[in-house]
Amino acid sequence: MELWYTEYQTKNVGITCKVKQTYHTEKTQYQDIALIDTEQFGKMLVLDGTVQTTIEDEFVYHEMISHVPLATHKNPKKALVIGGGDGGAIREIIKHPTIEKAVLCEIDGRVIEIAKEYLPEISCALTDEKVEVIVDDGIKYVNQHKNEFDVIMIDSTDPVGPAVGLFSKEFYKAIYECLKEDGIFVAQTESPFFHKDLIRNAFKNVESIFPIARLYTCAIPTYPSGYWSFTMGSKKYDPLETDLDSIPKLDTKYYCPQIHKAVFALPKFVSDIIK
Ligand code: AAT
Repeated sequence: MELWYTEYQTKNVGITCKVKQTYHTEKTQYQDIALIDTEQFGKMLVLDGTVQTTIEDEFVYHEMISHVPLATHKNPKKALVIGGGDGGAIREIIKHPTIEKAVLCEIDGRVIEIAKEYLPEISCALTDEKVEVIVDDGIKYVNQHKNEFDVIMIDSTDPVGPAVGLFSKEFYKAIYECLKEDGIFVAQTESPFFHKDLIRNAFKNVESIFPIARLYTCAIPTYPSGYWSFTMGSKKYDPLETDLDSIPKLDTKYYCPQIHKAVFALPKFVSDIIK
């Protein structure tokens, strides 16, 4: 018998993948976790029925949430990831040559353990000596650390459950305080096709707190609509002014200097969202 998995991305749209095998399912204090193997995308981490990452397309999301802010900053040494318990963003961050320390603050320790067991391709850097892993609420962590990080990435679930507060204006203010005086942050901000209000609100909030606010997008086939956005707030460096020749040579599959520049050119319907 064939087994198919469907994520209902909106009330009216779903993505359906043929399943090879179910490796693990579990209910934690925070969410339902499933680790399945799919024909098209390989192993897939699903939280509360929502695809978080897959072996085939994870490189896009993890490279784009990390290297765009890291290359915008002239000399990032210390980075923080909120969420992202699969370790993909951390794996990318430690590729950056100036990074001395990367902290991961994930609320659900089981996500980290399952990623270590079933997704070594993604979680491989979590044991690196530059990496510190903290299991706690990112909101609490950010409020307890001031003037400490060069770059912060909000690699969070959609704004439901424990991630609701990660999309609030108060949280962006706390992020501002947690960054050093030339710090940069990036948050994943969902799909320009399906979540226009969320993007508009996030962008307006970031713009009211940071001197520089920018939106960029990329293609991620397993996320709703296949087209995804990231919102950046920066205290000093403007990604539009990055000297592309200064970007370190990195072992990446999506990110490159041309992409660093190109992703800030927005389709008109997307720039209209944040007007
Ligand atoms: N790297 C891509 C995977 C993710 S995972 C997002 C993580 O955020 C989850 O493991 C979840 O447990 C964690 N999380 C949620 N709320 C908090 C919080 N308050 N503090 C710390 N961690 C939190 C992102 C997928 C994007 C999905 C798009 N549809």
